[in-house]
Formats: sequence, structure tokens, C-alpha cells
Amino acid sequence: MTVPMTALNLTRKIIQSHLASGQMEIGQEIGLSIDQTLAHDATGQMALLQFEALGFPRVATQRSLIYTDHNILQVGYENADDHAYLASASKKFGLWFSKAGNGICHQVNLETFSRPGDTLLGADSHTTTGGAMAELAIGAGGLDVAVAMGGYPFYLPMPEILGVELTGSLGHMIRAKDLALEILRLLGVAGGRGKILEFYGPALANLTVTERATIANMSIETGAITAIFPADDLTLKFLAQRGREADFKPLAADPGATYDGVISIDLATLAPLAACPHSPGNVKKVERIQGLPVDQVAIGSCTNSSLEDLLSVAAILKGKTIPAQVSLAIAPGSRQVFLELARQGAVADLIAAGARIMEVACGFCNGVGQAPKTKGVSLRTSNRNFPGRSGTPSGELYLVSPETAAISALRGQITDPRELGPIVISVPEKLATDLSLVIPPASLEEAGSVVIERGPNIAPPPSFTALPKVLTGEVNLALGDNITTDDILPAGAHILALRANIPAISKYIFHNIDPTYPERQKKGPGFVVAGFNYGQGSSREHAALAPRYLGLAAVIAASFARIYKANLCNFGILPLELIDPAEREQLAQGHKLSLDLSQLRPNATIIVKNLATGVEVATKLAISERQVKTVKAGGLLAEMAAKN
Ligand code: MIC
Ligand code: SF4
Repeated sequence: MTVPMTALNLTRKIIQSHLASGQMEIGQEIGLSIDQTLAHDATGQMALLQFEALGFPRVATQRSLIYTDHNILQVGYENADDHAYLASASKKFGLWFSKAGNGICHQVNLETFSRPGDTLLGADSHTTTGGAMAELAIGAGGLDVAVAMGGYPFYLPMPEILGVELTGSLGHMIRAKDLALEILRLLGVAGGRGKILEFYGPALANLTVTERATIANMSIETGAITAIFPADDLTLKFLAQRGREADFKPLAADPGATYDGVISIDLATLAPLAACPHSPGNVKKVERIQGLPVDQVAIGSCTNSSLEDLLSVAAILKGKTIPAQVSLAIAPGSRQVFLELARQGAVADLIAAGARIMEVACGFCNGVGQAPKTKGVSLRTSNRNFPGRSGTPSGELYLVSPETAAISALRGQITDPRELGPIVISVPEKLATDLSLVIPPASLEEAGSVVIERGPNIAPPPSFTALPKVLTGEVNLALGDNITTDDILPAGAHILALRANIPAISKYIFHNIDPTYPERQKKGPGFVVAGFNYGQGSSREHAALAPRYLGLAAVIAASFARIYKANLCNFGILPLELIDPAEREQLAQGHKLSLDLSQLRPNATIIVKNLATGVEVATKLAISERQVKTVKAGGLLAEMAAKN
């Protein structure tokens, strides 16, 4: 076959059609125009506050959305205040507002708004879920999303495109979750860094959009920028089921297109898998951990809360009951899913089996309810089992497929789902699409009279000043590898309620690792030292913004996770990469350091002088020209304010 020189893989095609600046050369910074954005009630309030601070009159994207799904507990005024702010600001600035009860942002967005070939930028790391709809769907910090809402491009280094060829078909009771976990087993929690995973191959013919969504969702756990599937007959089927045929267009890699690397997975070789405590990358076969008694089983989250997932769970539980010692919580991913479960009688089957039906929201996934007992074993269908994420620091979280979760709930112990017989579920040709909980924005004419509601929980974003020429300060914390944003700023209902209030939330920085850190950091400019993959996990910009508010000036690490590094730059914190990672040992908590910052430029070597020991450590400022300007200015808000 002769391959045209211009044969492009699907990712490159979408990048090319949205390229606002730069060239498609790996590692070089490119700007992408953004079609759609999303944020939610844990990131959207700060994104919108920053959108206001930037002075944008109205969103300039094709569609921007705010979802109410993370902070749904109302045990004080804080979350209700935030929701009132988000609803009124959305109305004024031209965003669609999805009310509490409508569902988890990624599930609802996939069902309702995702379109093949679009770019979607979301203030949530699992925005990658949209890749199931052939979208280039990327997670970012709220400030990047605010800037994209204002009509500016989103910048990132041109990724490597890793082709993931899928052959064969999934065996009995082996699910998309097992494939997502297999990819994690192969790549680990950092193997996807700098890459986009593009799926192709004969196995896609049997992998529904819902299954693709589970895989795209968990791709971020490998550190990848995102994942993408082609738009094919199954995509059309998913859209047609929801009356959205008009949004379909077929999309795939050109014949003969190549990738920067390829991995092949034969689905027939997979076994049921589990991510064991305390990392999504700690993957083992379920048969190896079989028999471990479970205290809690939680089914839901943006990874596994689709209609197919929950119908399958209901079919397994039907006519049986869970043992007394097990607590089973089930949270449908969207109102559409919940309604259909109710219509089919599946909700009755779940209740009869002893399940607790939770609100249609993130809930247990990020510690908003259902914290397990001390040292409790919790089997979950979600995507992250970082220490403390459940709300119980000693909780032992295992991530599994819905089928493994359901059979284990019935047995009271981790059980291989292959011992179940075949399951039959019926997914209707047409599903009710009801947008009554999605509030449209005010028209341009009406927008002027919309008053934004600002309760006492809404504080303006702090402003920062430019970096000094010589930076001197103390190492306030020295950490190891794979520190997550959950470690830096824990999730959980109590802390999540403060996302619109930086002074209040800054008190919880490193709360589960060292609660004395904020007091030390407040004394003056300071440093954090860490190992590889610092800042993995969520997109929460508060994990950079709040430390900056406390005085953090630079992080010195062996390497950074992509979103976190971008967030550091956005708030004027220097991300410095150790040229020799072993030299991390030279920088300990309490050491006083001095850095000459007079020559900041991309890839500059910055020497860190340890004033306590006299040792000098070389670091690299591996950021773009654009980011250097931002950091120098004291962050993006300060930089853009200076331009206007
Ligand atoms: C998560 O799953 O960790 C979250 C909570 O959805 C975060 C968003 C946040 O912390 O604001 C994410 O994935 O980005
Ligand atoms: Fe919500 Fe959990 Fe998904 Fe984050 S991972 S968006 S908390 S369901």
C-alpha cells in the first residue's frame, strides 16, 4: 500500500484543525482553539472568579458548562452559596448550568454535549472521558479554562501519540475497567506523561462508547494528556439512542497513519483486575486477592456509573441480599441513567438486595460521604485510591469493575466475577433526554440585568507580585515520588466546601502529610522539594494557588505531572527540575536556599545554593517562553492585568 505523506492519525487531525499557534513537533508548545469547556462546583467557582478578574464580558466558546456534582452536601451555607454564585454567574456570562441532581459532569457531558472532532477543555482531570466520543478532551486548571472561555487558545507541549492497538474480544465477565487497569499495569502512573493514547484495531467493533468512556476516563491515571477513540458506527448508535444523530460525524486515523509508539493488547488475554492500595498503578489479578473480607462496596463515579454498568450490577444482585457486615452504596452517574434504572425496575432490585442508593453525583469518589471505617476494606468502581481520598486515612481502597464489585458485595469478600453465569441486560433503542435541569444562559440583552449572587463563602482570587531577582527562603517540606494533588490539598466534604475561598482553604495544604506546613510557609518565600511525578492526579489548581498564597515560591522536583506544572506557572511558582534526581537528598526540610533568578528563560539552568551546607544543586526550568513570562510577572492574572 502506498501511504500518502499527509496520512495523519486521528489526534493529529484534530490538533491540526484546531492549531492556533506552533507546529506539530513533539515537545514544542502548541496553542489549540477550544470549542467547549466544562467546570464544576469544585473548580468552577475559582474559574469564574478568575474569568471575572480577567474582565471578560461573556464566554467566546461554542458551549461552556458548569456542573453541580462534587460539592452537593449542604451541611452549611458554603456549598449553597457557591451554587448560587455559579448559577448566577453562568447566566450572566453565557454558560449552561447543570443543576444538582443532573449528574456527574463527565457522564452528562458524554450523553448530552460531546461531539466528535471537537476540542473540550475541562477544569477536571477526567475530562479525558470525552475521548470516547472522538473528542480531543483535556483536563486543565481552572485559570486555563477561564482563559479558554474568554476565547484564547489553550497551550500544551505537542504530545507524542501512542497508538494502542486492540485485538480480540473481552472474555466472560472481563470488562472495560479491566482493560483500563491493564493499561495502568503496563504504563504505571507516569508512563503516559507527555502522550495521548489513540485507540484503534479490530476490537473496537465490540467496544461500546460507554466502555470506551471507562478507558478514556482512567487514561489520566497513567499521566497521559488524554485518550481518544475513533467515531464509528457505535458512536452513532450511542448518539442516536439519545436523539443526537445530528452531532455525529465519522472520524478515524487516515489509512496508513503512524504513531510515535505502539502497544498492542489482545483483549482475550485479560483477567479481572484490581488496583490495590494506595495507587491506581498497583494492579493485581483479582484471583490473587480473592477471599479478602470487604467492609464496603461503592459503585458509581465517572468511571463506572453508566446505564450498562448499573443494569449489570442490578442483574447480579437481583433476588439476592448482601451480608450484614457489608455496606453497599450505589450512585448512578446521571439522571438519565437513574431514570432508566427506575423505569426498568432495576432500582427496586438494588434496594431489595440491601443497597443504599446515593445521590446522582461524585459522592464517595472524592470523600464526600461513605468514608469507610478505620482500616476498612472498600471495593470501589472509581478511578483513584490515593491515601486518604475516601476520607479515612487508614482506609484500604481497591478499584475494580462493577461486576467484581457486585459479586464481592454479595459474598462479603473479594471474589472473581468469572464464577457468575451469563448476564442479560436490555438497553433501550431510545433513552429519554430531558434537559430540564440544565439552565441556559441569559440572552445578551438580558445578561446586563443579571445580578451575581455572592454569599460570604465567595472570596476574590488573591493577587501576586513579580518574582525577585534573588530568591532566598527555606525548604518547608521535603517529599518523595508520586505525590498527588490529594496529598497537597486533600479532597473531602469539609475542605471541598472552601474552594471559593483561598485564605480559608490554604490552612489545609498538606493537611494529611504535615498539618504544620501552612504555619511554616507563611513566614516568608519558601520551597517544596520532591521526587518524580510531583502533582499527579487531579486538575485542582488550588493545590498550586493556595500554597502560593502562603508564600511558596518554587518547587524543586525530579519531575512534574503536566497539569500541576502548568498550574504552578499560572500562579507564578517556579517549577524546577533536578538535573540529577539523586541530588534531592541534598535539600532537606529546614535548609535555607538561595537562587539567582536574573536569567530566567526556557530550559535555563538554575543553580540552587544550599546556604545551610554550601552544596550547589543544578536544576532546569523546563517551561516555554510564554510560561517564563507568566512566572516572571507573578502569574497569569498579574500578567494579563499588566497588558490591559
Ligand atoms: C478528582 O477526581 O480528583 C476531582 C475531585 O474530580 C478533581 C477535581 C478537583 O479536585 O477539583 C479532578 O479530577 O481534577
Ligand atoms: Fe467526580 Fe470522582 Fe469523577 Fe472526580 S473522579 S469527577 S470526583 S466522580
